[in-house]
Amino acid sequence: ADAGSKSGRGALVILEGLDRSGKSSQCARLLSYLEGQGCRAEGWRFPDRGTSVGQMISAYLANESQLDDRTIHLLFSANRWEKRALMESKLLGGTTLIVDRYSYSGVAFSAAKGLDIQWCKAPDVGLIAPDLVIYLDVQPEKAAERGGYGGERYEKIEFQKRVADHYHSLRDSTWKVVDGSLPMETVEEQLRELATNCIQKCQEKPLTNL
Ligand code: DGP
Ligand code: NA
Ligand code: NA
Repeated sequence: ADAGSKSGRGALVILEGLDRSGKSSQCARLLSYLEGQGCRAEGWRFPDRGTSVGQMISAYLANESQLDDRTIHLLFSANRWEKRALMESKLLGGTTLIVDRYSYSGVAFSAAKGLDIQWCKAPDVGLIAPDLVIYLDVQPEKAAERGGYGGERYEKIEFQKRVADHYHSLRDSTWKVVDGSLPMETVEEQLRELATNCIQKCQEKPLTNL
């Protein structure tokens, strides 16, 4: 238990986007900004490759193992579920979480393989709902140009195009789309403003579930 709840709960802020959209660097920049402002915050990412489920996911992404499409989908979901209790206690204790990928990646990447969207959403029902989802919007062609892909399973332009289409259909009221092709500093500035507003607004709001 954490006595920090008097000053309100932390915010669950998710960054989503294609591979090479700049998410990971922007997460890091946003986190150090918030910490500099005296905000209690942590940077998380999914998949969390540090757990035993995460190691299975990592081997699959590196093409070191083959898994059925639904099996890997459920492992990605399980990897979020195994962090749910910690996520809840951090948020209720007043820590804001800046998270690189969440359930939207789960749905967009699996649906891009042709799996049914409702089926893809089902295992994540009951995970904590984000307060803000920032989508870093970058054209698949532009993302591919950025230093090239690292060679993991999904890092192919035709696949990323289908992922982008599915991300597009997932947008809801918690989403803010930021043009990820703008200069890094401009993107960074927009993220600071979005996150700061969100952190202030959700302090007194109860957590909800997906
Ligand atoms: P990253 O560590 O952010 O580079 O993610 C690794 C790859 O896994 C990337 O291509 C996106 C993909 N990915 C992330 N989360 C999920 C998920 O829940 N389901 C599926 N199928 N793919 C995911
Ligand atoms: Na990647
Ligand atoms: Na990344």
